[in-house]
Amino acid sequence: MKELPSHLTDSEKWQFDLHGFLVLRQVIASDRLAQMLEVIDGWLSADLSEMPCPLVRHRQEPHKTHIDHIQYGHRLFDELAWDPQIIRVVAGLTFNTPRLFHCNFTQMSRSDEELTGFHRDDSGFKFPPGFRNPHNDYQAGNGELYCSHLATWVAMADVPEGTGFCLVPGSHKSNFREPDGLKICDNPPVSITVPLQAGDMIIFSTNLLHDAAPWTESYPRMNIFQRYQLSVYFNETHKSGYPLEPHKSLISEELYELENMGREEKKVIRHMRTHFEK
Ligand SMILES: O=C(O)CCC(=O)C(=O)O
Ligand SMILES: [Fe+2]
Repeated sequence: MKELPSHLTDSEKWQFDLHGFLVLRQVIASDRLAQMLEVIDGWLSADLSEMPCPLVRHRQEPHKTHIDHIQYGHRLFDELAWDPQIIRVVAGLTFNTPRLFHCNFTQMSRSDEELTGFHRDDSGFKFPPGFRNPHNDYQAGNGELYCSHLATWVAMADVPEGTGFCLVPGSHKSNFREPDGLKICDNPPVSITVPLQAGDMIIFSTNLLHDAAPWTESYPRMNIFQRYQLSVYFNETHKSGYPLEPHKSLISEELYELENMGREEKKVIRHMRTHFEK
């Protein structure tokens, strides 16, 4: 692996180390967002039998509709996965060696369900209390950061204060189990929600305690999740994971490589560097 300087600023490093997340404003400009929403709208209203393969529309919880693998359905979402603004931060947290292993769209409607608890993302295997999940690691050293399991939460509709995505700042490096009964929206001081405008995004260590806050608006909450990991050692979802080989012709070469494991420098890193260094 080549030693390359990360493209994170000192202030971003300080903030991510302290809080475990960063907010990037206006990653998606309004005309691009409008095009994305038009495509998503088509998929939300399509008959299930009309969904383009390999996209899957499903409900995991009563108030949430998901559309999985959107990057195989339209180039707009393919390119979003390797958008230079996103890759700059993802690469800065993964020694310039990222892999995309998950991508979906989520729509959430207004809910006043009882508040649940926070979670950390994992691959289905819970490490016993007192053990750190090595697949979901965070470290800082020599002025650089390392986070092996990351997610983006890209807002496609405005998220007002007090709703949206709830997280416990700093919990990505907490060495203690949270107290029993800690509920979502214990705001403040333990947790916060992050107001966003459509086109903004949160990028966070999935080792942060987090969950969806109840959605309080009359319009639906809409966001895209992209999950990245270190592209060596870890292969989240193994053979059933990305890239989806039978559908590889539907995605760009850049994305196909980004979804694969590998330690060589990927095209998306060079693309990001060219974007920022021109
Ligand atoms: O929908 C959200 O805001 C959170 C979902 C989440 O944390 C997850 O799917 O792991
Ligand atoms: Fe999660």
